[in-house]
Amino acid sequence: MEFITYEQEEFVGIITINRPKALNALNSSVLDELNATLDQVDLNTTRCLILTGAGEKSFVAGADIGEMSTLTKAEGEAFGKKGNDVFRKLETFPIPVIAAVNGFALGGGCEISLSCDIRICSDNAMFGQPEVGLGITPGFGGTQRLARAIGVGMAKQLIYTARNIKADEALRIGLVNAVYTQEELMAQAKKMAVTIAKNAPIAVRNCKKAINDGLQVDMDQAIVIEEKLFGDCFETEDQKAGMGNFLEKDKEKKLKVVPFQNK
Ligand code: DAK
Repeated sequence: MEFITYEQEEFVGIITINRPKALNALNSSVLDELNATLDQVDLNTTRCLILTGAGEKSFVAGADIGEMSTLTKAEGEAFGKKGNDVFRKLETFPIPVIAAVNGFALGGGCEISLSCDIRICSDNAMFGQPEVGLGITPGFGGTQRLARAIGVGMAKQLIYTARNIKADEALRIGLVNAVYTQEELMAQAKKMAVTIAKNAPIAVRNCKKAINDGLQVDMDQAIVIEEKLFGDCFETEDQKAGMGNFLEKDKEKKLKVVPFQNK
């Protein structure tokens, strides 16, 4: 891989987009490598992912403007599909993904963070959807996911004005859950990932699926989705051990590593 690095620290996988010369902008190769990296994550041994950018200045400064500048309509559509497929793979990935946003998250950079389950950022982070200033619309899901994340009015304001916002404003409008110093960011991301990884993996995956799938349908159907995923946790080793530990008053007992079970 030229533009993506992957490290595994116990149950946590760390994906770093590594193209610092272009502030980690997403070209076709980055998207292909990210896709391949996700395909290679071992779901038997990985319980949470962290996505970040290389260097101290940028998470992802957007889709690659140089590559996009000469695209035909058909090529533009194909590029959009390539990005959307990877972003959707991240969004629906069976385990949680934390975006550790360490600088610019503009255009496709903001959009890729929106495909993650949780966003935290460093105090030098900057978010925005500058596309209308470039003569295009957000093309990697920004018009859809930003409105779902921060509400329609605020999303429309950010997208129509193409205004970039700093970390403190991103926190205020709920785009990120927390802001840390640059030095602290990765340690805090790992701490959160380890906390998630200590919980029952099938239950965590089912929570992600219940929240994601439930948000696409009305409440009556959403509750049915939750019921099925709740029922699915029973008879698993973690459910037996988790409840057994409580009843035996043994809080020190760890949940077992349960391999990914295809449903
Ligand atoms: N693409 C390509 N290269 C980029 C880049 C980008 N998005 N952002 C930065 N770079 C490159 C710069 O060209 C420069 O390269 P060299 O000149 O050194 O070779 C290098 O990174 C360092 O950048 P700067 O010299 O500009 O650094 P500064 O600190 O002065 O400024 C900046 C940092 C982030 C404010 C500035 O670089 C900037 O404004 N970058 C562009 C940010 C942006 O507009 N991002 C949104 C891109 S549009 C779609 C699919 C996808 C999309 C839309 C439609 N479909 C197909 C439907 C998504 C669109 C976008 O993401």
